[in-house]
Amino acid sequence: MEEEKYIGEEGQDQIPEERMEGQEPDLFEKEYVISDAQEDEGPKVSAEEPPEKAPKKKEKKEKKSKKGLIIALIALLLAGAAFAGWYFFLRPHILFSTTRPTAEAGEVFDAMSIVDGVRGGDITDIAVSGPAGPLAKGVYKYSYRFKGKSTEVTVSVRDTKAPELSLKPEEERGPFNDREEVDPAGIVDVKDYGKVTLKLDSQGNDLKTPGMYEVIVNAKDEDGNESSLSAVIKIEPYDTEGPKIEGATNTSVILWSNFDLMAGVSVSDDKDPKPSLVVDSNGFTTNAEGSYTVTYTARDEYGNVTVVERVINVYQVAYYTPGYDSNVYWDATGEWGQPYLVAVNRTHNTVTVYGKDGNGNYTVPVRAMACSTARPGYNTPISTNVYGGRFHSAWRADWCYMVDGSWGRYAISIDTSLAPDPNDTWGIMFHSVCYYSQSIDDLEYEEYNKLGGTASLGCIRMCVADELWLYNNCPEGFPIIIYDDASSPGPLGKPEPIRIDVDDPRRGWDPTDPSSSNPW
Ligand SMILES: [Ca+2]
Ligand SMILES: [Ca+2]
Repeated sequence: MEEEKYIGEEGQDQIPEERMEGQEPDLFEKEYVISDAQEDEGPKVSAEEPPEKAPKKKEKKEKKSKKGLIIALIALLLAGAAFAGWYFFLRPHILFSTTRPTAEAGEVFDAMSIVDGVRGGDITDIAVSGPAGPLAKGVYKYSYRFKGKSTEVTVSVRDTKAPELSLKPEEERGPFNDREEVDPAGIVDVKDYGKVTLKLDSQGNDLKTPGMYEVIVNAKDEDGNESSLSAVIKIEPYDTEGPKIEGATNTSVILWSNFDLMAGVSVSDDKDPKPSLVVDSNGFTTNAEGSYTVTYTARDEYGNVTVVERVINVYQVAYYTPGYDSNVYWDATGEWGQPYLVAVNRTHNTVTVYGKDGNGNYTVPVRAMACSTARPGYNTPISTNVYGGRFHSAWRADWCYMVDGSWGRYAISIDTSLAPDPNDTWGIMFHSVCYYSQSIDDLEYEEYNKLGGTASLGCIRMCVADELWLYNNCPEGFPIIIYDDASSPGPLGKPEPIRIDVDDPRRGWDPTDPSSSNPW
């Protein structure tokens, strides 16, 4: 009881606050009070007015308030109707076909499409603001301004359209094979606002067997919109290409030499990482001269076969000895497209050119020339110790700048890359005796007078006429033998080199130079 709070003065009727705050107290409760003192004597009612009189008063009051209420209600209704009339028919406003429009994702929302008309003005008076262009999924607000008042409309943009499927042209479909899963994206082109999942319905076909099959592509977008399209697809064998055999080219092999038919031959395949390769030697042997046809057969795991035939010519080397007492000899076998072999005898500083005999071998000496090979301390590499015993010529130049600052004419480089000593693999050349400058009247005449003896840093020098002969008669790649033979300069001997009188004013000219300006 202590906690219960009362308002009003002491001694007055105290009414609990909660009751005062509540609704009008109940009439009966207010008017009938139960006295504590009379409680013992049993319930006794002390009334100011007779109890039966009270309801009558209440009825009267109720009737009065009901009447007022009805009048107020009618007034309210009339006011409401008037307001509604104004609101709906007289007030300037926009008439929308819907106030909860929706739009398709990825498309442009035409804001005026939901405007049915206007009251109190012209439809062109509406100014709309809101996002333009294709809309992504989501909710967007558009504001319609008309007669100074703005109305906002919320547009819900959703993806409700099923993916649009179109069949790819037949030549662009796939390709599909009997090994790999068929990708439905290779069958149809898809158009949709969002991400589309494609699934292939094989229609019960076994797509692991080559053939033509009718299938169905089912498409579903992220919002569950579905579509499908049937298509005919072609399943091809996974691998139709045979392996590739490389290195099995036609070749010539010297009699009695060792020759491995698989050396340098390789096989590869587009699909099979390990295709097989077998060789049928067809009786090939290096023990007998002749032309052999060897067959290489490669097979991939899908059964594709490639066959390569290789012609191997086993031949007897046409050995050649440059002099009666010579203890050197070389393979004189002719090379295709090369009419001459050029042999350099270092010991005698003599160059001999050989033409071909009736068998096509270089056994016919046609020209001998005096030269200068490397002076002591330098080296002109010999070829007779390299595989095959030959070098070959490479690039050439009318003038070539030398390491010592001089100029050589009609330079023909020699490919010595096969020389066993790495010191011998740098470039040496055939070239003229050098000139002090790039001028044909500026000859190093003292060097010229060394022709027939050693002089160079490794190159092979000759007079201009001889260099020019090589230049004009030996095509690029001509074979070159560099050898030592003290017993003989060569089958044609050694020509006597020309000497220049160092006091002669013409000394700057090579006497063999065919130039019309040559004073010799
Ligand atoms: Ca869609
Ligand atoms: Ca293959």
